[in-house]
Amino acid sequence: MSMLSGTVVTIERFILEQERQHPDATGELSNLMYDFALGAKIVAAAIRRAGLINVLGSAGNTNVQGEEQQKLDVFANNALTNVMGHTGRVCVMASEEDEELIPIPPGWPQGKYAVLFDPLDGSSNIDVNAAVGTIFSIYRRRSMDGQGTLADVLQPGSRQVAAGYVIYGSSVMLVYTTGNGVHGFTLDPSLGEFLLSHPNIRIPEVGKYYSVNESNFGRWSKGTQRAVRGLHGDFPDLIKGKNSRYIGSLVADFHRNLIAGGIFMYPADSKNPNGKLRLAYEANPMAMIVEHAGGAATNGLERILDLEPLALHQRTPLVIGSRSDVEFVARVLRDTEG
Ligand code: AHM
Ligand code: MG
Repeated sequence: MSMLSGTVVTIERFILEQERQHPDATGELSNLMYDFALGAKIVAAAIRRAGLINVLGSAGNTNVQGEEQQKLDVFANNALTNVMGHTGRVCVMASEEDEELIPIPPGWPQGKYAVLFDPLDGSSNIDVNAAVGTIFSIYRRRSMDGQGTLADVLQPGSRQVAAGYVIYGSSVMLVYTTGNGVHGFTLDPSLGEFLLSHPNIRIPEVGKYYSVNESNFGRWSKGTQRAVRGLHGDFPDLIKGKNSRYIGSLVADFHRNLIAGGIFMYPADSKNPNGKLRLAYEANPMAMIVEHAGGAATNGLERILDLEPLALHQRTPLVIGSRSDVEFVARVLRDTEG
């Protein structure tokens, strides 16, 4: 499977091959993956030019079509809403960037899936040229027909039929699962295609890294402080100390830990009693991916995928990554606080 031998597996071919092994699949879910891949390419093209916008947009910040230059997160949100809303495969959308549900444009057919996305996660990293990402989550609709409703998007993460993310890093990668392994594709810029580069990703059982914003240390509970001390190596009888890596971009921090092994935490603190990250747009899709790669995700006390969502933008503490490390943190939290 290499360019040199002339054999490449595009995302399209890979999905078709997977489908052939599941003859009852209708292909609709697969098509949704291509739709996200297209959205990712549009966003990636804009991100690559991000540093040039001030240079190129100097004439009153308008581009050649006379449109105003948008902030990248607004651009990414519009691009994804546009791609996903005109497929006939989706009945309703929800985005981290929008307070309310996003309906399908009038006159367009309603499909049987509900999709949620965080169009540009870690966007504070854009200005300093560090990695950012897009996260997506897909459910089968619950409402019978017509426009999708809140009930279609407010489902526990265990009911996701697919989840994935795109990382806009030193290369652009799309990683997804439909419940049958976790697979990674790298965008070949010369072909404009996502090529299979990481089939069947498995997260190491024990990680090398821990990723957490330690500037919040003084605002954490005693249990969280103790767990992080464990990750530092303060309790060598319980857990071996780890190396620290924190970008402040969930997709990038998660991706490193998925490939190299590690644990990411965004715990509750005295300012943010439910942590910072959103259950529907960030925690659930990453939790589905990590579990299908052999890892674990918890809010400290409960499995993320079992949480019952009550509101679109609900937040949750998140502890996610290599199974044995997540179990260590959950055990410390239970013993100290539970
Ligand atoms: P965003 O969706 O507004 O970009 O915020 C989410 C980001 C995550 O990517 C990242 O894990 C976290 O915020 C970092 O937060 P902090 O700066 O508090 O460490
Ligand atoms: Mg986000």
